[in-house]
Amino acid sequence: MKHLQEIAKQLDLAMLNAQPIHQFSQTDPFDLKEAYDVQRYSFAHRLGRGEKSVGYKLGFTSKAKMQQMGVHEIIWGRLTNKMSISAEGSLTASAFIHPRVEPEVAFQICQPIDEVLTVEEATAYIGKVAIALEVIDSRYEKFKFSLEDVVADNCSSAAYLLGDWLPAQTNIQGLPITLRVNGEVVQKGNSDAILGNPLEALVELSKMAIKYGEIIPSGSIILAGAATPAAHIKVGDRVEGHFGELGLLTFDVQ
Ligand code: OOG
Ligand code: MG
Repeated sequence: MKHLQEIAKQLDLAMLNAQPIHQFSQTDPFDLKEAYDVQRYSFAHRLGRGEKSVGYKLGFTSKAKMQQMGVHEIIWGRLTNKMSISAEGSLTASAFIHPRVEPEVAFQICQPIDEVLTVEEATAYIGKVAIALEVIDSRYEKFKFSLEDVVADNCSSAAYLLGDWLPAQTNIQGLPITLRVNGEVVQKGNSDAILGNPLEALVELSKMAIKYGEIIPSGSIILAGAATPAAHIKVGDRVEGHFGELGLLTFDVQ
């Protein structure tokens, strides 16, 4: 019997103190199911401090991200209200270990997901869509992890910035995406890099929900996963995500 609760506490403290820890896969390995147990236990610490669960994020839904991090399986993690960066807001670098930013799209779902959906069915579950930037921050040294490590670490969830919510029918397919840091292009891609069609992220989410016995509540925010590799950010940076005709998202790192 491994001490999954103890591992969850260590990950929570690493996040709170912005101090990296060793990968568990190298000393105290656990399997994928146990990794998701650790994720839930660790997330419970956040909820215990008054944070509110607001949704889910998918990870490794693009080849670009899989290749960058060497993990080749889709994963899911959890979001709280405290992770939200407000529009025109800024990110405090000292609260993170080695933050990176990546461009995504987001959905707000308008009915609970309690069955495996097809991409056609998924459309009816979308209440609104938005462009998004996710800040990830691995709690592991050197941002290195196995599949199980990263799942336990809530899939590196750290912060996110959402654009204005747009009507569900807004086209989010084939959107050209450019990520700039201090005006310089650091990543370029397209929203279709997310599973060939970002709506497929909801299909994957529905499969995860059924596999792990959860119902996704109506109103949940869903981050579809990054369309490009993530880019490093540091104090003083101005980050901009350009999403074609859907416009621009920006924040400062202080
Ligand atoms: C894991 C999280 C992956 C995405 O969008 O693919 C992710 C990581 O890269 O640290 O958020
Ligand atoms: Mg992401």
